[in-house]
Amino acid sequence: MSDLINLSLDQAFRLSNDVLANNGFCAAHAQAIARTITRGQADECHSHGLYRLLVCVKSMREGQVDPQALPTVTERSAAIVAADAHRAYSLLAFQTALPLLVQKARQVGVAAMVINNCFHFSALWPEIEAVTEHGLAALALTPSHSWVAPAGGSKPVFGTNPIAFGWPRVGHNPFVFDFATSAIARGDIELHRRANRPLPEHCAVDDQGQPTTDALAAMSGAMLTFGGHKGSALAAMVELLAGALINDMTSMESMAFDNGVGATPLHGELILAFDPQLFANGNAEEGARRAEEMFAAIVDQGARLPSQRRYDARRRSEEQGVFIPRALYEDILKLLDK
Ligand code: NDP
Ligand code: PYC
Repeated sequence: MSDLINLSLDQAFRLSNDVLANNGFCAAHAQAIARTITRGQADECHSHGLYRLLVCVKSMREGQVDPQALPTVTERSAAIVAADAHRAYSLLAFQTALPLLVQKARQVGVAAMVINNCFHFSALWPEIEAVTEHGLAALALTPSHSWVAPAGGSKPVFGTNPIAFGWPRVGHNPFVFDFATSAIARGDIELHRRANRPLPEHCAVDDQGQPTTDALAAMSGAMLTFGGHKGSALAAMVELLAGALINDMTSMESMAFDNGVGATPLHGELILAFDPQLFANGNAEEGARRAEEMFAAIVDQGARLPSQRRYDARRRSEEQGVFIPRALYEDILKLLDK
């Protein structure tokens, strides 16, 4: 018997949607979440694919996440659109506020979407791609739970705090990068624990501050930032811009709110959109040409652009469907029983 289960993208979406609907999520939330989870799996981002159904449902069953609350979108200023998720997951809030973000970026040149009061579990690249589809450049940031120690310390302060950026390209997939500012994402540590695999070196310390490659010891100790003090400063920036600035929780506050439940983090998200035409005074084509020269200088020497692995995986998944561990599939099926 194979240890992997093969699902078409349609089956993966329907499984996700059914699990969420059976657990009380309204149709709008179930579809928004199922779409993003299916996209994560299709792009072989395993830590933010179908595995996330386990965390999504647990967080709802623990009474933390509201599975029905609809977001409220308001225009805060000429350049800021605000979406209050009312303690539901973030994805529907993003989807609802996106048209206004695009409109404002085109009018003002740069616009911000502030999402508040959202439980947040997802990769940021689907949102970045949704903005670049409109010909805009994009930047997104969000905190999480305080699992990560600052450089030079061993006590958690920061979340895994992803930063994602996208640049639209004519005739190509957008240039997108999306990474945690921790050396490894928390979701990846959980997948290492499920597979009983050691972590890479230099990702975490145990609760005595000693280096560890044991996933459980890392989870009760502290994760480390990537790039030492540089990742640490970026993680702090995410706390400030996507926490303090937007009047929402930092990762330490999100962890305190969680109070040991182990649910998805509750906080905010900041998404910025830039209109190349307004920034280049109507000559975005010239900027696009320079960008393409730079991309060519990267790939012409055999290096790859970020997201190339994802785009290749997406093409494969469209043809062959996705493959997930049998144990994960069985755990997901159990979620269909209430
Ligand atoms: P990875 O380290 O897997 O990848 C980081 C980025 O670097 C990707 O854009 C990746 O592209 C690119 N990349 C990797 N290798 C190369 C290479 N050799 N050359 C060029 N580019 C490369 O990401 P993380 O594990 O740090 O994060 C995974 C996901 O977790 C992200 O999507 C993030 O948003 C999500 N996350 C979400 C959190 C939340 O609070 N919501 C918290 C933390 C993480 P490619 O994908 O093509 O390999
Ligand atoms: O993988 O670090 C992570 C993460 C945190 C919240 C959602 N994903």
